[in-house]
Amino acid sequence: MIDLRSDTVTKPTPAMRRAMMEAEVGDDVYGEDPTVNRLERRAAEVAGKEAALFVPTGTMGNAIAIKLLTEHGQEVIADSRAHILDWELGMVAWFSGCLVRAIQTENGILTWDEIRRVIRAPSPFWAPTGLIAIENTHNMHGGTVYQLAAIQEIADEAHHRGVRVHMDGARVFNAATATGVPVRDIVAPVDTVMFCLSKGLGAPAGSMLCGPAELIAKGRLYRKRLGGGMRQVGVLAAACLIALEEMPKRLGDDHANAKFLSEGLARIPGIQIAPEKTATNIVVFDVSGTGLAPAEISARLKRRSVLMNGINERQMRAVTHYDVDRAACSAALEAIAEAVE
Ligand code: TLP
Repeated sequence: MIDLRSDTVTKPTPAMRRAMMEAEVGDDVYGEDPTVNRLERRAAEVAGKEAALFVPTGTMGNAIAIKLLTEHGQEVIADSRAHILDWELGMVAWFSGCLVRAIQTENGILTWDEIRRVIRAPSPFWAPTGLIAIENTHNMHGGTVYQLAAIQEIADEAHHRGVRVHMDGARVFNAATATGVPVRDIVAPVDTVMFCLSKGLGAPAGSMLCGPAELIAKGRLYRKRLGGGMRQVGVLAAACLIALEEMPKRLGDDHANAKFLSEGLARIPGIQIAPEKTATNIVVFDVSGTGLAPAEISARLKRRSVLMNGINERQMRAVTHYDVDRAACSAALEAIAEAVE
């Protein structure tokens, strides 16, 4: 099977499996797991933040960040296809008691000019803005990337108004590879960042929430409340350390394969995509011109040993990662051409 459904499907590398077997562990709820402590210190260093918290999933990391940075009854500004809005089961409302003020964008990238129009100061009539959440890279818009100046402008203007900024940086290492800007510089303007080690970086599970020490200490309590107080979890942290130190180097290969896929897709009749916009490892393309629904194309591809999902009634998504090489991408393109013929 050539699995292009997501980079979440990556399996731990042999080096990760060895490190997991040999990991030194302790009870992390007592703060006694040396491998988790090492991971949290390294993640904070890499992100250039005071502290980091190991969380089992990106969803939990985002949920804790939003809880830390908002009060009940506030609004969170996000783009209209943000993961926190569309794919986290209404967690912003369920856990933090906030509304999402969604902004429709062309590419998932918010600008201060768009935010300026919807940001709200406290008033007796409406819910004030507590937080701006930016997603970098942007998943559903095809792995699009923020320019550093745009993040800086949003954060400066937000902070000036007492509004905080969280980055859903599930794939911020892909953003760093695409722009050549180190992760610590990309996230310097924002209050908190969540990044995933379990996607393109290959760890079997695990994400990090990074930010000011005081906030992260409180976040540890929210993690426990959410049922995320894990025990001898150094076995996972050992794999995550390899993901953090070794795996970012090879993300450029995934980006080149995604570009190859999008260029190939653009040549298939009925498929619409602008390959020049593929900047990282996610390819989102419109199949409505084929006359087939994404679910039907998925089923036909599965019979040809290719896994790929629709993300709505017009679009499908292919995500490259280290378990699919150039030959697999070539074979996938052939299968798609046959499936939509
Ligand atoms: N994304 C998954 C699905 O949930 C859609 C995927 O296959 O891409 N932020 C972003 C931008 C994400 O893409 C994801 C996962 C998360 C947060 C949540 O991470 P997990 O799955 O670890 O909770």
